[in-house]
Amino acid sequence: MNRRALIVGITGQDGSYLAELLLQKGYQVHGIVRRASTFNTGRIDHIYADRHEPDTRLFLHFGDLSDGTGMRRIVEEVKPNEVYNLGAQSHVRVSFDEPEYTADVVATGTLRLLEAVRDYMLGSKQTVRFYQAGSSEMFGSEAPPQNEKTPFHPRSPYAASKVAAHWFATNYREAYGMFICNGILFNHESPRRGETFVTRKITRAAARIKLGLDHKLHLGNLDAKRDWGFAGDYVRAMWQMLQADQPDDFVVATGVSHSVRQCLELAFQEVELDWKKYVELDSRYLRPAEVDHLLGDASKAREKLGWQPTVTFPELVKMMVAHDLELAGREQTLRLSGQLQEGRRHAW
Ligand code: NAP
Ligand code: G4F
Repeated sequence: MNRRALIVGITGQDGSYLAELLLQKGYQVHGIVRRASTFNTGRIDHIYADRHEPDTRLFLHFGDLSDGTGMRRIVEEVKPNEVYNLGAQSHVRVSFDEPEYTADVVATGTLRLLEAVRDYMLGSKQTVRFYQAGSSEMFGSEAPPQNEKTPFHPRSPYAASKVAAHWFATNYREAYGMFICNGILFNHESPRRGETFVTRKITRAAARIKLGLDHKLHLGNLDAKRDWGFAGDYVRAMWQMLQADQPDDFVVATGVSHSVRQCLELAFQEVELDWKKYVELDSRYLRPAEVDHLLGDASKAREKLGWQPTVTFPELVKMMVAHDLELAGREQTLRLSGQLQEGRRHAW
């Protein structure tokens, strides 16, 4: 079959699951990695083989959405059949601290990538299918349940930038007839979720407190409600969108929402502790404008793509706590043997 996919954001949570899925399906997978002073490929190390080894189908390229020339060069070199734009400064709270950077990467970065793909298509006469990682944050303060017809009302620089990227993508589909799908994905989590997003922050803290590695968990708004699903299910939806006959936009969600407080209850139940004894409010984690309730209606994805989630929220929390208990256990062993010094990490 010999299909080539380019994943921008391959080192992130979704990028790693998507790369696994596409490799299983026989694709040659190319991923864009940002240059950093430390290793940042931890989520894909298990699937990466040195490019000099025979049968390698995963290739990494240095690039950045803020560098249009570099993106263009990579697209020309890879000659992808499918491009997945998952690259983003994806933290909502941080987007209030770094609004310009967030807009540059999330909004203008998408435009740069679209231009690179458009020019490659013009020059090569090849078709490229493009997935744009949109977000339920774009609905912001609109009342739940939200679906493809719900208007956008973004509440953060991140969300406003995602709305801009959504409309850039839609415009390129309408203006140039490109095969572009906007996925409007509700929150999705996993053991690979970044440690500063609330679910992972909670499951990691529950595990560490249980093993005596931490004593307190500082959080912001416990009343916010999200429709949380499993990332492995959501990358399947991304792929399915690009296999459809026509490009279209899809909401991807479980249709069930829980509050941050309920997440705490489930996670601490797993380790048989009472969360109320450990959780304290820290106003640094409150946002200048909050999104109170996201709850998705994914009927269209179910009907047109045959997509459905396979993991419930309690199952997801259980999976994440089990993973974090294993990590905490390893850290505890290293500390007890004197191979690891006590240190603290700042977590937004
Ligand atoms: P993530 O874990 O934060 O991963 C983001 C990826 O983008 C990482 O590979 C990151 O690289 C890369 N990146 C950051 N800045 C970049 C830049 N300037 N140029 C190129 N790449 C850059 O996010 P995720 O949870 O996997 O989400 C994937 C995408 O879906 C994001 O666009 C996110 O906004 C969107 N989304 C996520 C959710 C969700 O609940 N997870 C829901 C809706 C939409 P480093 O590893 O070097 O940081
Ligand atoms: O886990 P969160 O940071 O996720 P948020 O803001 O919903 O954004 C995530 O999902 C979006 C899809 O809807 C993505 F587009 C985006 O890239 C990202 O993946 O926060 C969830 C809720 C918020 O209401 C927040 O105020 O949890 C609340 N919260 C309470 N205390 C906290 C904390 N969030 C974080 N990160 N840290 C806290 O201490």
